[in-house]
Amino acid sequence: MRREGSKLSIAESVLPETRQFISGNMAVAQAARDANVKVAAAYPGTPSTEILEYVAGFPEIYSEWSINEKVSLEVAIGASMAGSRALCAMKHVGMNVASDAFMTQTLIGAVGGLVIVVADDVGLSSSQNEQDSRYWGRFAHLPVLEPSDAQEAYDFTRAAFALSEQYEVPVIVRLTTRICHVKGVVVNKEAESHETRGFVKDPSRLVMVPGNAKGRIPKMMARDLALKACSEENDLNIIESGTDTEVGFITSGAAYFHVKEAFPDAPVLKLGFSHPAPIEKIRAFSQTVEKLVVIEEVEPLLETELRAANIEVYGKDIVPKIGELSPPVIQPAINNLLGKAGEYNNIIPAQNIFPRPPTMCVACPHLGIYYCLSHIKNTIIAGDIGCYTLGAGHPWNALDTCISMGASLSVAQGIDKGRGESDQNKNVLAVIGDSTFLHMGMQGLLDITYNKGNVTILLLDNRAVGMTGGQNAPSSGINLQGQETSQVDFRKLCEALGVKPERIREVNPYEMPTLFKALREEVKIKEPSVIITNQPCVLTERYSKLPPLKVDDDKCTGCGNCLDVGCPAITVTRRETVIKPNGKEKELAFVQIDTAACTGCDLCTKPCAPDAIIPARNISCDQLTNAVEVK
Ligand SMILES: Cc1ncc(C[n+]2csc(CCOP(=O)(O)OP(=O)(O)O)c2C)c(N)n1
Repeated sequence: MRREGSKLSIAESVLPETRQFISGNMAVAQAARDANVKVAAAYPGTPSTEILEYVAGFPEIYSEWSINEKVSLEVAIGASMAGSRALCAMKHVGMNVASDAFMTQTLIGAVGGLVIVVADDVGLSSSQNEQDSRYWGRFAHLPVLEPSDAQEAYDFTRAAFALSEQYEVPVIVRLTTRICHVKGVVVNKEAESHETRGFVKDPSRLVMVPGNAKGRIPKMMARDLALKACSEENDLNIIESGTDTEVGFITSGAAYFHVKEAFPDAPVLKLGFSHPAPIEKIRAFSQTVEKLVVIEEVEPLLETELRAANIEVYGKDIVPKIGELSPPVIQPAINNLLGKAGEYNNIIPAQNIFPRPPTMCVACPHLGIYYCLSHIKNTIIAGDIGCYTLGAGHPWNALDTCISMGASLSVAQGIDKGRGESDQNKNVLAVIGDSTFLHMGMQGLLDITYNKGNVTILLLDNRAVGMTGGQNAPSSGINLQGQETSQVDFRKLCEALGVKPERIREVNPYEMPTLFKALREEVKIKEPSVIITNQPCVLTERYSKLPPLKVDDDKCTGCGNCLDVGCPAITVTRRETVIKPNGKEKELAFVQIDTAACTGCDLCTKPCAPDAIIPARNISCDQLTNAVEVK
């Protein structure tokens, strides 16, 4: 399946050279090291995950996988209050989770430099929505810096710490997928020293009760004015003159390079310090071009601000609001504006890439679970975010809802309480992964037990954050540095959250009949129940492979039942339509197993009626047990 990210070894992340070919994420990590950051915290999420994985390679920085983004921001805030430099990284939706702390921290500001790196998944390559994190700067009165490549990711992160301390303000560094993952040459600057000032008691600033918070608002307003003046003069906002002034561009982030590629001769005002925007600089720039176009990825933020400042601009009226604004997107739009013909003149012809829809991994323990869920009747299934969201797709089509991390339980509770006549006899089930449960799902379970809900929870504990590349979490009992630490006991946790001990079961998801029976029994019982599945993610060291299987062509009847498991190691070799004795047509699908990919998990043998799936090598049948946890 398509993973949100990848796990990086610590050794891989430490590169001592000062001139390197690295990604934006790695550049941010190195900038944190060179800025003498003391604490870095994050919760994984594409496209920002690798930042902390790289930071973990620098033992001089305390780094942690926090259980969610709010916690990671609060850890960073605490470190800043202690007078140290702190970094917090997250994907765009993480800011929604962190926003409660974030929106008040702006009143406190920063003591030690506090930098929040937010990575927007422009084009939704791996996210539940597309959001523009630049809004948070406007909402919380904070500066936003927007690098355009890996070198700038390094430089701007360094600049962000300086800015943060100069104006005592948390600073947002907004990245996008393209900046995070694309590599470029990065030259490091000399590392700076930073003295931790120590925690200074100052309740009027650090204790945000109404009386104190009111006093901080005028300070924030004064800070706004100072930041605005700083942006007007800042050398992160640069004008690049051009020979063709028919159209000029204001742009930021990855879109800057797209503009340069599509219109190399046009004047460009590149905003690195994009909020507060340097309105007067932009006004002066607008006088130098015939038409002014704002090329900004996702929302028309700057465009709206410029219109309010009475500066005539084009923007989302001519370019799309969704996805990346690449040269093939912007060039025809601008040509159209200028009344010129011409499609995108691409120098490198577009490659036809074979479509690869996301799917679960070979032998993933979720496969058997979804096989069961796709066969369970009369049940509304609230889904959540993780590898198991793929259960919404082919061949399982098992999920009825999916919104945000942790929502499955509370949504299920709402479905239970809000059900109408037609749903009275339906069962309500929530499916959630271990990391997602710890991130934001636990509260939903407490809500269900406290408010006497009738929901069955299927907690898929694979001891890893599978979706983002198999990172550790409190469920793995191993921390970001790879050290052993406390491992959460889900049974005890669910009990503590109010589930009766007899309503908590632990099941091996490779034992499909047992799982199916447990599901059928628990959904019928009219009180909260939890089924915990307990086999590890196949991408982790905990998973042990078994000898592969193959299809015995002489026995395969083409029933296609094995395909319903959804394992990508099974592929159809031939389809045939036959007429059944009752005269109806039946589609047959003859299959093969990719033995190089197969890990012998045995799931596909369960629905195979003719026992046509057999060991690929000459091994005895008792070696064909289920995959087991080795550690
Ligand atoms: C608020 C938010 N933070 C982070 C993510 C990125 N993300 C998607 S699913 C997921 C966790 C998946 O782990 P788990 O629940 O254990 O399920 P698994 O993928 O292992 O099956 C994460 C971190 C996100 N989508 N939303």
